[in-house]
Amino acid sequence: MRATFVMRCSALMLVVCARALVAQGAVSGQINLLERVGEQSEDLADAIVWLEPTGSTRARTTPLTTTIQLEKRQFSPRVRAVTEGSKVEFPNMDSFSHNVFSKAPDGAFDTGVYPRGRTKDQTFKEAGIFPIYCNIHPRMTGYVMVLKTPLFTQAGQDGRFSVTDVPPGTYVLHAWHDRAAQEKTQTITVTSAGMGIGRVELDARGFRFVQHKNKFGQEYTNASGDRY
Ligand SMILES: [Cu+2]
Repeated sequence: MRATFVMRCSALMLVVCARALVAQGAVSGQINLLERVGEQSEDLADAIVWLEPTGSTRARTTPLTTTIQLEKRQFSPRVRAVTEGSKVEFPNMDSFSHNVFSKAPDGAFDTGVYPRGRTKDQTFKEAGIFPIYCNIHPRMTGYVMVLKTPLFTQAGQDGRFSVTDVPPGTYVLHAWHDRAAQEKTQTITVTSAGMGIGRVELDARGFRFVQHKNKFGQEYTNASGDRY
């Protein structure tokens, strides 16, 4: 009887200890984009924040399957973060054709032209930032951010972000936005309670739109009669 009681208590203690060990908090903050005078940030939701484990801190990734819709001549969402080995599906929701491609050296691909209702996909094996375009519509630009860590998030429209379920440890926090010349990094030590890091400022003042080339490395032409 007494032995059983002791065993039960020990089991309970183990559960309590295990819970304490795996307690994980959130790392939260606010992305702020420095803009040229008179301009406002309308694309804060395109910011990505991720935590890169350092030292003995580890983070195991699992490949995901996710979606970027082709809708109203845009990538939606325009930016997606995934883990290495993940598959991104590109369903065509428009009434006309699209042709998604990337010329990124470590992950070039070309879906070919495909019509409404069809879906093509691409698996991203290597970590990196992959600009994606459409060979028919020159204004369609997007990004797939492929990460070696599962600890990432995308900001809300108000710039707020929260990376959840962060195991205690030391990380390099990265903040990225495609209009900012440089990503911002800072080393943080996270406790089981998580942490608030306040404002993270990225500088978009130097951004200028530059029209990319089509998949053949040439200027876009309107020879197809398709409306841009
Ligand atoms: Cu298109």
